[in-house]
Amino acid sequence: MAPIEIPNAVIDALRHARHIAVLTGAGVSAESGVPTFRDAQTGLWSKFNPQELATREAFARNPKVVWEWYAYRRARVEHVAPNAGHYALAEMEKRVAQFTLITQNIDGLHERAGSRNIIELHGNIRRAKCFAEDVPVARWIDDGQIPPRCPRCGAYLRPDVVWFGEMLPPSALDAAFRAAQTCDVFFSIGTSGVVEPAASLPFLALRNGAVVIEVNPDATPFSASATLHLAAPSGIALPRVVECAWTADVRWNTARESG
Ligand code: BV8
Repeated sequence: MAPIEIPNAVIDALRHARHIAVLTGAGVSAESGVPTFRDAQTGLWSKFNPQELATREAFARNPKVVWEWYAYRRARVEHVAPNAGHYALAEMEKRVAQFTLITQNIDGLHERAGSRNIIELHGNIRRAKCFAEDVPVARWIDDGQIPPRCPRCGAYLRPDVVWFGEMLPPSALDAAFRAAQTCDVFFSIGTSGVVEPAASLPFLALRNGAVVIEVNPDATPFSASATLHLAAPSGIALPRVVECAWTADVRWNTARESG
């Protein structure tokens, strides 16, 4: 792949930015080996449509299947590592006064790469909560019951993620909208821009006058509006952006795992 060219105006905007906000989707984890949300599901899950499984109705109808789908995805995520794109975002956070990382992903890879100011719009697959009380549980006992039961009330546990048709955590959504409305530069990385309300954030940033950079090998409904569309994988594009804007002399150590 030819070296990615970043226009000087964009490099200047990055270097002078007080606040950089970033929205990531499943594409940022693709190079870690985590299939994107709309990639064809593999194996026994290939017959299921993720959009139908990731709903309260599906869980109520078949809690065991939905719990096992998340258990399969959770196990897969435990065995992957952040990629150079995750690490580049953690590096970018050190280079600017204010940095907000808004993620639709539930895999926890940004935190493992060292990012700090993270807004998890859609929850986290590594946490569970009570299906009846809607209250998170710190841990659960794998006593063979699938799904496991809430230690407080005995109802089913469910993944602590936001399903289709469910409201996003209000504080997370407010913080994400505030960041899009006040940042100087906004990145939209590895998202197909289909799922609302996250898909509105890049447009909000544009309306606020921010420079908006999209990183996605494919075009999306936002691409034509972006200030700059880097048609490349985030694991290649993001280190290049950080290198051009801040660290021409740094060598990337992707083996670094924080925490
Ligand atoms: C809500 C957690 C109020 C679970 C997820 C109109 C009609 C009907 C419904 C709606 C509507 N408008 C809004 C809605 C409701 C719905 C929605 O948006 N539906 C869509 C499908 C139309 N939204 C909701 O229900 C939200 N709640 O709005 O509440 C409400 C309630 C009811 C009715 C109206 C309003 C809740 C949404 C949250 C759903 N939960 N995840 C789980 O994961 O199991 S969303 C799920 O999709 C994942 O979080 C995923 O991140 C997210 C978005 O997908 P992407 O991240 O973009 O992933 P995708 O695979 O699509 O794309 C990957 C991209 O990466 C591609 O473009 C690819 O080219 C690119 N890529 C690939 N490799 C790379 C790469 N990019 C860079 N580098 C690479 N190497």
